[in-house]
Amino acid sequence: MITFNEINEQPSKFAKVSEKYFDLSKSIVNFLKETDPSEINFVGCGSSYNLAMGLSFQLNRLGNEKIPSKYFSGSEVAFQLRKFDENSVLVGLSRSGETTETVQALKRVKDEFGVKTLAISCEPESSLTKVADVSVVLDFVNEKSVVMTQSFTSMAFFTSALIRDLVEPDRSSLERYLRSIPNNATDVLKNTERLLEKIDVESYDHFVFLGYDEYFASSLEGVTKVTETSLSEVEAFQTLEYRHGPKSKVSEKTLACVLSNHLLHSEEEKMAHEIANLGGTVINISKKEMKGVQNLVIPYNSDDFGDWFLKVIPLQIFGVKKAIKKGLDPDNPKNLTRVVKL
Ligand code: F1P
Repeated sequence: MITFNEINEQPSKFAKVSEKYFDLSKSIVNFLKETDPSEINFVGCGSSYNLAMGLSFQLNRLGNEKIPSKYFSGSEVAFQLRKFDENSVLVGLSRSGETTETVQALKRVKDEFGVKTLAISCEPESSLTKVADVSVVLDFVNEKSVVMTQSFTSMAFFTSALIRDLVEPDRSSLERYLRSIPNNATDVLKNTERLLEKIDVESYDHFVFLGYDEYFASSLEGVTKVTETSLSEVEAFQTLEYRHGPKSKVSEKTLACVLSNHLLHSEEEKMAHEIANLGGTVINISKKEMKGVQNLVIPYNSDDFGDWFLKVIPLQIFGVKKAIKKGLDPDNPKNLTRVVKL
């Protein structure tokens, strides 16, 4: 089971990101310090679009909007829906570095707006790295699966660390972040295993992932994973948006995961109880537990949403478990190819 193994390898891949971070990031940090961009924007497709969203929220949050950041899908940029400030930087995110829309996006902003471009990929010598002014390649992440798991989280971890490097003068918080995430990931896998002993995730047919900001990006990535692997009914919303209509579908077959944050914890807890009262099963995926529902603790000890991609790991596992139960092969997802070339 390639996909399942790659999910379980995430802590060791994160350890490699930590170990190699300062060497890998040198060129990009120097480039960004020299260019002092008006904005740092992110672009990607599929899982890499969800990655772009999460990273953009992180940069706006940690940078206190000092360096404004937006996120785009490859198609929005490649097919001329968007304009760019010539002093901005666009970061292309792509495991393969060959997704046509993402490569086209970087080419277009360079040619049409004179925008500087960066690439973060897992493939050395890929087209995206050839277009970008500066690239980082996590060449120790060589995922064989079609479905992105460790590539998504490893690029998320590396770039979330890079954001801290750029906006936080005090290097100790970056070093603390680099040290804690690999251990946190080990605990997340363990806590997920423990939860699976209590909840039969395979018995649900309707999955709902709820969260805000970076955790909404994590929820969307959960939708991508559970869709690609298990072809199940799955949807994502901002947590409290769920009561404005979508909750009509809650039944005993519903498994809702609330990727809660410390700012709205009590409100998100009320939403969780509303879903439980309608017959759904609820899991709170967070550092802080909720009463009356199942909890999957993410032992990350900061309130800066820096654990956002760790919250995707349980959702990756739920998708694979559900796929196997349905007799599907997560390593060969229906209708999908590893890279989308137009
Ligand atoms: C982007 C992507 C994947 C998806 C599938 C097709 O790939 O959309 O997110 O799971 O593999 O390609 P990439 O640009 O990150 O290589």
